[in-house]
Amino acid sequence: MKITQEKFGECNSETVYSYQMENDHGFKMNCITLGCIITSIETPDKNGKYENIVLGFDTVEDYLEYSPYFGSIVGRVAGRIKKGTFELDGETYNLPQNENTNHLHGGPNSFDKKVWNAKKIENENEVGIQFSYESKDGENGYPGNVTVYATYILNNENELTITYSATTDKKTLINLTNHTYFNLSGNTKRDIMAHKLKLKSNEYLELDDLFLPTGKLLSVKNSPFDFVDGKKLNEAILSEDDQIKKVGQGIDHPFLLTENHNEEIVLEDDESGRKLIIETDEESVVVYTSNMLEGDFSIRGVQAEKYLGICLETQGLPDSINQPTFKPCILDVGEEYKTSTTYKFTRI
Ligand code: G6D
Repeated sequence: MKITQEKFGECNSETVYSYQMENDHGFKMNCITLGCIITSIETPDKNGKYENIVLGFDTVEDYLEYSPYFGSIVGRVAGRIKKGTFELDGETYNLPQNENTNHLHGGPNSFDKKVWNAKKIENENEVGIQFSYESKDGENGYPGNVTVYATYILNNENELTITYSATTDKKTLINLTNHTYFNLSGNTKRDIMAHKLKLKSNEYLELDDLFLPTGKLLSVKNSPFDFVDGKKLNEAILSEDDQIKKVGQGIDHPFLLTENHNEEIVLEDDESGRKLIIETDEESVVVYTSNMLEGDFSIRGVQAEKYLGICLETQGLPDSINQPTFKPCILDVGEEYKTSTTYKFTRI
């Protein structure tokens, strides 16, 4: 097991460090202190060829200018909050509306754009980094001084576990996730249309025209959102279903998980032979097939375009503070927010 640190770049005159973690089988991953971003993950294909399977850049400047949350932590609250407003104990809070009239992914210049502190972890069978960040009371309109930890641990079974924890000195909201875009083809040779997804989920959230949950749970049965038995993404993405068309001809929906820690999320790519199993203690996963990934930039030499990656963002339900039937993402004084997700990289 190895972990090395080197300078990656500068952000607002703060040094951004990168960490390369490698296990005894050649599995390698890189992450940086800007946004705890996972910049690369190298796994073998069916012929043992190691290639990168996540979308990312090689400079701070590119991440700041182009990145739609590539590889980053998202918070204080992942997802959208309607009109950027919520009430806690009779007090109304107004957050920046950074997407139309809604608040998205913690607001502008949020956790994904901050330079986090980092501490190396080195044990015989695992290496990792404990990232930490002090989110000040009032940051992007949220109450409470919140201390956040995101710990990345790589072991010798080719598993990456991300554990999030947080405490606050005033009741607040928190709902963290990692926004990595996976593409198992290797070095983005192909898009994700032929990737196969399997989900232990019977229901997903209906979204409105601003991508906010309406509060209605829809059954996946007889719909393009049924991944219970596993199917190729193009079968869903190319559907005429209203919810598919609404989010830019693809998936951008929260799915409620029926099980935890039991291979509840599985992504495969037959051509490369790569397989990713995700297990979490979270109640849901937002599946996003990068329907909005268009723009005048390239990603390590590949022109940005839709369907180049799939995000599997394990988290609490979006806008839960404003949806009476959802479990609210409230963190109170004296409580600890703690959640973890494990990514197992293997082969079909
Ligand atoms: C778009 O609607 C999607 C979000 O789900 C995603 O997180 C973001 O792009 C990067 O806003």
